[in-house]
This record gives sequence, structure tokens and C-alpha cells, in this order.
Amino acid sequence: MITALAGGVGAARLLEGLVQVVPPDEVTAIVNTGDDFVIHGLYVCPDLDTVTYTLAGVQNRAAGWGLADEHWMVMESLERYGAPTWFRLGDRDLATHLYRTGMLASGVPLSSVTASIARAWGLRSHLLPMSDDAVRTRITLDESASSEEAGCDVAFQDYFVRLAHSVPVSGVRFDGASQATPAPGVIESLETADRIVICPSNPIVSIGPVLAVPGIQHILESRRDSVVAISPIIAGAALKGPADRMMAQLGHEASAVGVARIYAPLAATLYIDEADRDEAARVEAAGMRCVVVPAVMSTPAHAARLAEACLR
Ligand code: FO1
Repeated sequence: MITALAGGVGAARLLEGLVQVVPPDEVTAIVNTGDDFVIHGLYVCPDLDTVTYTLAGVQNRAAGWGLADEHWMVMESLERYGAPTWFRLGDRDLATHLYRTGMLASGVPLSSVTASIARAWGLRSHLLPMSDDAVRTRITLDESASSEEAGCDVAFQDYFVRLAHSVPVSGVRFDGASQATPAPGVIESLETADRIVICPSNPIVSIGPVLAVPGIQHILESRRDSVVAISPIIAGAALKGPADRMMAQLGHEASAVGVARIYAPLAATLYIDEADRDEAARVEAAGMRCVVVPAVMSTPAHAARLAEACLR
């Protein structure tokens, strides 16, 4: 049994690899919900949907998020009203948000809605939100930012999509995390997994919120020998998203070594890409066993090869 801590695109790709090398029903993903937000009255769970669509093989592979063969008529119609359209919701994708919002409004918890969406897409793996409670990632924009919002706190999607993660940040917090409880099944799957995999997701804003839910980090620490992590930073850069810049801006080294320093208390092994072979000794000095692998997942076959290496 494999349990993965997952964020967005990098995690979805690794999970796509994992289900090729172990029976999909033996894989559980505990997914970040700190990015969730409400827009046009709809409750959107970007990371849960990215993982669902990728495992179903229906994702927009070029963008990494959303559905393939999407249409944008609703967005065009919203423009007419001057409604915000910076966060693009495709016509087919909208059905997911409509369904989820309706179910949540009628009192169904997010974990149950997530399971029914996964079932509807034919997934055999188990998808769990980290919590049924609201945890919201908030980003403090640095005072030096050349933006009229410099020094302000914004919601994660405002930073990531509206501001195109181009503004320096000085702080990150996870509102609601300390009062949240892990969703049903989260603790059990971490306690019983043969291996726990921290996916190659942003350690600060994708894995950070999951670890901030009380109880989760403690289990990883107590099961450290069974926990492996994959560096999302390759040759000092993130393949997608702001992880490298964010790490540097928040005082971490933007490298596989910086990732090792974050994960060393809770994971025994770090997988790093061949491009970082020269960093292996410094990763070990940070307290993690280091394994060098081809870690770029350009195709599902590359993802399967990386997943297999992580389970070996
Ligand atoms: N990312 C973007 O960069 N631009 C978008 O317009 C956008 C829309 C969107 C809609 C639904 C969804 O599930 C995800 C979407 N994402 C979009 C991705 C998302 O903002 C980020 O990838 C994650 O929150 C970070 O993991």
C-alpha cells in the first residue's frame, strides 16, 4: 500500500506513474486543499481536480490543469458582464465545480464529494482531501513588490494565477490549519502504508498545508524510515511554478539541498535528478539518504520509471 502526499501538476504526474507500477487500488493520495477557493459562487479544488483528471487520462497535458478538448463559452459570456475571468474555468470543468458546490451546500463533506467525483471518472485509486475543514493558504507579498498590493496578504490563487506568481513574497500561512482535522482515512492510510511518498510538489505551498493539518507531520516523523520524497527542484529550478523563487524569497536554498533541509525531519530518503548528482553529498549532509534518478517526467513512461525507482 502506497500513500502519497500530493499537490498539483508534479504530484499528478508521479501518481500517473505509480498507478502503472502498482495496482491503482493500492494507491492513496492525500491532496492539498490550501489552494481551494470560491469564484462565481463555485467551490474550486484545483489540486484535487488536477490529480483526478490526470489519473483519468483526461487532463489538458500542455497546461497541466483543466480538461483536454475544453470549450470556453461560459468564460466568454462572463466577460460580457465584466465578471472576473483571470481564473479560467472551462465549460466541461465547470460541471465538476457545480456538482461539488451543490453537494457541499447540501451538507456532504468534501471527502465524500471527492470520492464520488473520482468514482465518476473511473479512478480505482483513493483520493482524500487533507481535511474536510477549510484551510486557506495566504501569501504575503513583499514590501518591495512592484505592485500596488505590495505588503498585502492575498489568497493563493490571487498570487499564483492573477499575479502570475511574478511578485516576491515575504510570508506564507495556512489559515484554519491549526483547527482542522485530517479527513476520514488520512491518518489510517499514513499509519498502514508500506511506503509514504512525498510527491515532487512545491514543499512550501503544496506539501506545507498538508503537513500543517494537526497529526500528519507527527506520523511522518514517527514513520520516517518508510517516507521518501522526490525533489521538485532540478538544477536549481522548478520545472513548473514558483517553488524555486519562493524558496529563495523565504530564506531557503533553492536547490535539492534546500528541499532536503525541509524534509529531513520527516523523510529518510530524497530522490534527486541526475542533473544534481554533484549535490548528493550535501543532501546526505542535510540528513537524508540520497538517490540519483532521472526525475523529469516528460511522458507517462518517464513517470512510471521514476515511480518504480521510488518503490525499489
Ligand atoms: N492555473 C492557471 O495558471 N491559470 C488558470 O486560469 C487556472 C485555472 C484553473 C481552473 C481549474 C483548476 O482546477 C485549476 C486551474 N489552474 C489554473 C491551476 C491552479 O491554479 C494551480 O495549478 C494550482 O492551484 C497550483 O497547484
